[in-house]
Amino acid sequence: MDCIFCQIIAGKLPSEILYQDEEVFAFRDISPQAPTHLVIIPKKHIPSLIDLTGEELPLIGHMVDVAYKLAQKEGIAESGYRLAINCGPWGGQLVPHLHMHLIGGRQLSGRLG
Ligand code: DGP
Repeated sequence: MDCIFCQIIAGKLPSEILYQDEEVFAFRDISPQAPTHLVIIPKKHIPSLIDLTGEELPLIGHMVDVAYKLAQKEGIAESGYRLAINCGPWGGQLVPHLHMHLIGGRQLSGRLG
């Protein structure tokens, strides 16, 4: 339970909860890189994309679907947005709980790294 995101799911750390169902939880990023910056995570503690099993793969599709619905709610579905999953140290992953960033609300740079 020393995982920050598990503590957010459990309500032990505060967050602006934007969505949750049995599998997925979404909240606003504490350090936004754009006007809309949300974090979509599985409720199950999976450390990183590389730890995802074949059986768990459909979870990613579900997270993309939740991201699309949240993009609509945030009013950025039409203008466009970026979904990013950082994986491992060189992928820029700081929090070791699988998560998808939903970023938008301004023109994003074409640079990814
Ligand atoms: P990454 O570099 O991909 O591991 O991104 C982790 C993101 O998580 C980063 O954009 C900041 C966000 N974050 C870290 N701690 C907290 C927190 O306690 N609350 C919220 N809302 N976001 C957090």
